[in-house]
Amino acid sequence: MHQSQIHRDLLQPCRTVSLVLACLPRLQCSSCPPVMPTFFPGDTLTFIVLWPRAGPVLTLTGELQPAQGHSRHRSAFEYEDHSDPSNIPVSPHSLFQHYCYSRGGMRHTSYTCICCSGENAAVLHYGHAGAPNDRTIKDGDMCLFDMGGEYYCFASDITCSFPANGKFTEDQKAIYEAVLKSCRTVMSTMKPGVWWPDMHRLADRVHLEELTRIGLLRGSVDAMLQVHLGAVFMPHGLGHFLGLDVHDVGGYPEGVERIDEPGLRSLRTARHLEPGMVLTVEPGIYFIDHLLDQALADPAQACFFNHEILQRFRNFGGVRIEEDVVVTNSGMELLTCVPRTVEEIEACMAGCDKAFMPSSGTK
Ligand SMILES: [Mn+2]
Repeated sequence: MHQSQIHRDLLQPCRTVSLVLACLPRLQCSSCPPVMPTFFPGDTLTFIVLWPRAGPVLTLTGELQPAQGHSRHRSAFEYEDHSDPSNIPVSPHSLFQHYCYSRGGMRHTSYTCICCSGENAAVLHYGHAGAPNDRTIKDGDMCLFDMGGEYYCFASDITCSFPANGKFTEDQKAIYEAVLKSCRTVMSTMKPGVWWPDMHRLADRVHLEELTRIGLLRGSVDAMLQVHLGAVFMPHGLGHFLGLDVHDVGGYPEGVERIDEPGLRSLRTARHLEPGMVLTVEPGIYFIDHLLDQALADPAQACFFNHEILQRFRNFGGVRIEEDVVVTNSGMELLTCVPRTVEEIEACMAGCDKAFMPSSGTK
């Protein structure tokens, strides 16, 4: 049997959920290996599912380039109008995997894709077999996609948070910009000699300051830090080593102790930064019901909350921004290149191909 016939037969069952041909030009570019035309001519392309759902369709694109021994990830969001409002819960996970392989030559992702939307964004490792990224994305949801391709055995680990419909609400923007601020504050403070737990505390401080500015918290941020309020909103560690494994080894060599405090105990390293270390910087603010309930039941923490405003955020989910960086002699270099500001994300999702400038991040 001819190879293309085999593919046609294999793909036949998928055709009912696919409406992809319109996006074919976008999947082809000068850096695209000549695999697709060979294996998926014409009508058999229909299995590249374009994630039909209510409202416009979001597609992910990206490109990996080797740079200085590290994997440098370039990616962008593209936005496609889709007139069919059918709610078929097809996972963007599959689209990303296809993209990594066809455009980046990567057979594998570094870990199971985490594709959260709505309240699921508060589930830190959503996407496992028991929750296989199959929630239908709704208009008005925030999405949190934590996905990374593996290139020549090196892992990447990148999280983008964005509104499903392409436009941030005021509340979504406020939380997103709080996380972006902590991410950028940490990156601009990183340099050799800096103690990683101090960066975690710095991110906590920025989050609490911003949540106070929003009105969700009130009182002294120093007092909030004393009772570990930061860990209610960011219960995971700020970031981890990245290399051959996505959570690379060497975080706690002999003589480096884990800090037994909320949030900090989840750090995968408590080392001082050194040139050449590759880490993720991945602050997040999440509204996790059981952590909020626990905080409200503890008078030492409950006193800081504005209950009325907190109620507004109860089903918000969460926002995480995850960058990959390498520590240099004087600071750090940013390896990720994705739209990050509210303006960049909204412009990208409105179809502007070059809506953001890669930030060198070099110091
Ligand atoms: Mn990570």
